[in-house]
Amino acid sequence: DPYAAEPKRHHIFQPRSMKPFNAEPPLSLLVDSFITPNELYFIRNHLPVPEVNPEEYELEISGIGIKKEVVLTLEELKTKFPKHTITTTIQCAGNRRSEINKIKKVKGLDWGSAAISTAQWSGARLLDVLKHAGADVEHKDIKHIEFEGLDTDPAHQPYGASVPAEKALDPNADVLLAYEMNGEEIPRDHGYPVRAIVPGVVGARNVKWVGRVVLTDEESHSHWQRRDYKGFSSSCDWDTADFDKAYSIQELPVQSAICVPSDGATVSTVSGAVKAKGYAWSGGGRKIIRVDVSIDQGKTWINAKLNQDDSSIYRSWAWTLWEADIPLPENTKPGTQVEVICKAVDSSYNVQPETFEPLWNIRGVLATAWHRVTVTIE
Ligand code: MTE
Ligand code: MO
Repeated sequence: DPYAAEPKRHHIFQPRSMKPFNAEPPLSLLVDSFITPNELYFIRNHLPVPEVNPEEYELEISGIGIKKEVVLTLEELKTKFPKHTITTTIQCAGNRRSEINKIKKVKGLDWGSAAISTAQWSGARLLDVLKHAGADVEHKDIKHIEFEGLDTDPAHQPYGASVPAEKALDPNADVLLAYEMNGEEIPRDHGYPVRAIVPGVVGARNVKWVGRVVLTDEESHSHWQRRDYKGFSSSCDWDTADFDKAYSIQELPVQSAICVPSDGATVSTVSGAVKAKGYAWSGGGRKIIRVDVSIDQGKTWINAKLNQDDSSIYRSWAWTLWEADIPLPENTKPGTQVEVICKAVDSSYNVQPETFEPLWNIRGVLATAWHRVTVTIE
C-alpha cells in the first residue's frame, strides 16, 4: 500500500477522501484565529505523502541559462540565503465546489468552504536561489518556472506545476522556497522539508515536497498543469472542453464565506442582531477593501468589520477575517428563518457574482458566488 506511511491527522478534520488524504477543518474553527494552526490547516494531496530524509534531500535547479544543474542541500538552503517570512493564504481551486455540485454534479472532491487556510511561511526567496545558481533571470526565453514534487504516481510521474516567469521572478511577488510553517518545520502533509510558496496564486502551484526547479520556455507538462486546474464556460462539457486552449488557473478571483453561524443553525440574538463571521480573500495580492452582508436577498447591505494585516493594497497575501452584527427587522418572531449573505470587494473593485449558474464548469473550480447560510432565530 503506497499509503502505508501517511502522517497522523487531527481527528476533527472533515475528510473529503482518504487515499490520497484530503480534508478541511470545521468552518467555525477556521476563523477562530488569523493564522491557521498547522494541525488544522486544510490538506489537499493528489498522491501519497513522500517520506523525505532531510539528510538526503536535494533541491535541483536547472533549465535555460544554467549550464550545469545546481544542487542544494537542505542545510545550504537554510544557511546560504537570507530567511524571508511572509503570511499568506492558500486556497484550493476547488474550494466551495459542493455549492456548484448542487446545480449539477461535477468531477472533483466535494469541498465545503474550508479548503483555504493561512500560515506564516519562512524560507529562501526563489529569486535569491536562482541567482545563486547562476541563472540569468532576465533571459527572454525564460517564460515559466516549473516546480516538481517528490510525490509520484504509480507510473513514477511526479506532481508538478509551473508559474509564469513574470510572476515567479517578480521581486515584489515574495515567492519562496519555504522550509518553515508557522515557525516550525513544515509538517509532512504540507510539504516537508521544502515547499514552493507562490502568494496570491492557486494552491495547485504551491508545490509541496519540491525537489526540482526548472527555468523553461513552456508550461509544466504535468497532468495538473495541462489537463486540470483550468476553467471553462458553463456550456462546455467533457467532449467540448479544449484543455490545450484554456488558460491555467494562476491568480484567483475574489472570494468570501460565512463561517459562523453554520448553515441550518439555530441562533440567538444580541440586542436584536445576529452575529456573523467569516473570511474574505482575493488572489494576486489584491487586498479586501469591503465585505457586505445582507439578510434581505441583497436588497440592502451592511459593512462588516474587517480584521486584516497592514499589507499594501496590491501586495496583500493573507485573508481578511470579518465580523458583522446584523440587525433583524423589529418584531422578528422566534422560529423565523433568515438567509444571511456575504460578498467581498477587492482592491481592483472586483466583486463576487450573485449566483452559481453562470459559473458552473465541468471541474467545479473557481466557485465564488455570494455565500449564503440559512439560520433559524431562537
Ligand atoms: N504539491 C504536491 N507536490 N503534490 C500535491 O498533491 N497539491 C496542490 C498543492 N501542492 C499538491 C501540491 C494543491 S491542489 C493544493 S490546493 C495545495 O497544495 C494544498 O496545500 P496544503 O495541503 O498544504 O493545504
Ligand atoms: Mo487544489
